[in-house]
Amino acid sequence: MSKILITSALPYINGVPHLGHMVGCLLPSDVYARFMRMMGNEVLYICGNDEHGTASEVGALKENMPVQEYCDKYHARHAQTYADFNLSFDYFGRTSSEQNKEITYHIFEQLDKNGFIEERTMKQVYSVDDGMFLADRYITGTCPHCGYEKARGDQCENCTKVLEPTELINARSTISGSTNLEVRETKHLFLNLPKIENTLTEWLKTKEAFWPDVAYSIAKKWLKEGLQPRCITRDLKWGFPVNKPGYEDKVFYVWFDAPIGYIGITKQWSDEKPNERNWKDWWLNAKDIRYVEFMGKDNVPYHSITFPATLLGTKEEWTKVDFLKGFSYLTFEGGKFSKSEHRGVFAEDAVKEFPADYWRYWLMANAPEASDSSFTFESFVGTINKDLNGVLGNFVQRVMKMTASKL
Ligand code: B3M
Ligand code: ZN
Repeated sequence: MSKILITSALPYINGVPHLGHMVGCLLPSDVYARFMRMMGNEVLYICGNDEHGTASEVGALKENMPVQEYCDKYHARHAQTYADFNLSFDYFGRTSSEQNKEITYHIFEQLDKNGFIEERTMKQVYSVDDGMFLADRYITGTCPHCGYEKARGDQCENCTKVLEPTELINARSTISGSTNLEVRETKHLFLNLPKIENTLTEWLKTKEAFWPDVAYSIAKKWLKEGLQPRCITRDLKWGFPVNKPGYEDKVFYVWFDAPIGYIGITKQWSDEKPNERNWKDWWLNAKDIRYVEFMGKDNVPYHSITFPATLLGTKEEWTKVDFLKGFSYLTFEGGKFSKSEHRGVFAEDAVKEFPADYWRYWLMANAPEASDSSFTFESFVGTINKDLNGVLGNFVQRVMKMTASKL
């Protein structure tokens, strides 16, 4: 019997999940967890909501409610949907928990103590009327390339060009609409990835024989291109305030505390029954654990480079991923699923129409492993009628009939 730790990428709290989210990490991790339990292993299967970052602030702003209330509302909706889909998490937690804050602070302090955190001064847009530095996505203006009037500070949705907020024409604050903006200097903290690169490369080499090609080749590509220091702080209100003097008005970047959330959520689970469970048995100096992660392929760089580098930089023995499974994308009737445009089939509606097992079967039978796959209603109806109702239904019916006739 082995001890197997399984995590599914933590879905962003804003909006509700669609079938693409289900197939990209949630459902395959559930199938794997169920199988590993059936084989007699000791499994700990962890997931939860990723609650920090600009997306939550913007979502709350749109619904005109405090961010905390917004997150509480959507956390309950996510949890209900996954329960309806019969996902067998041992715990579904939240990255905003006190436990995650405590571990994030600890990991940051270790990185700082070991010399892997550096200060840099950068230029950023300050909104005088809002009294705050604006994250790129909070700045709207006209795209200098195509003239689209609602381009965001990080990217133009219309022509897809990546932008610097200072390039926007008629830039204004998305929060208040104010054009009273100034470029000011501000200090941020960076994780010095180049300093950890050698240790990371050595660690990654030990995974070559074990990781699927998709994941390993993405990690290798990043290393080949050379690692840059990464900014891990942001000028937002929502998030964990940075625990370093002089940075109290900033918060950690969502991608800093989100993967640490796997550990924080395990501690949430453990704190509920402290005498029976110990999160450290799974995460710290835990030599007997096999750790398997599931995610969409866009998340692979964070899980194969930045998160392992973060853990290695602490110089403590944190459990790191042994097998990293990355999925391609599911398309919807030939186009993209889109949360913001509400295009596609949303998980909470899906289970109202048909039993969860119909969806689970179609999604796993068509999981986008080597390449993208496409959801169409025609394929869904065809597969369910043929495989489940036809082949499986027939098999069960014959067995029952024969058994009854021999009684
Ligand atoms: N929330 C991105 C996503 O849902 C991000 C994953 C975090 S995993 C630690 O695709
Ligand atoms: Zn444009």
